[in-house]
Amino acid sequence: MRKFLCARRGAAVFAAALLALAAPTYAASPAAGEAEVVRAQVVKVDAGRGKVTLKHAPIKSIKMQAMTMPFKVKDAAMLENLKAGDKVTFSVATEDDELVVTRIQVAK
Ligand SMILES: [Cu+2]
Repeated sequence: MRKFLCARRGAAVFAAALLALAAPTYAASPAAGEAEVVRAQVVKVDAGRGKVTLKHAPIKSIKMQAMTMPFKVKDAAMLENLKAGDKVTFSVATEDDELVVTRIQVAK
């Protein structure tokens, strides 16, 4: 019985190790632009239009220098808790030839 428990525990540890190995693969599989986390400061929130103006750091994956510009967000609900002046991190992706913010979060 003891041996059996040990074997099961070993299998669980092995499975966890496999998951840990697999996780970075999942994170890397979207388009490169989607994975990059960029720092920015919120300049203006336009929830009605689903847009946010960000003063952003360089975005290496799309070779964009630091600047202030408006972005469309994937879902206007993403803007609910944001206000001008907030420091954030965000990620962008290209959808239908348009840059779209796929995630944005107040920086801690
Ligand atoms: Cu820009």
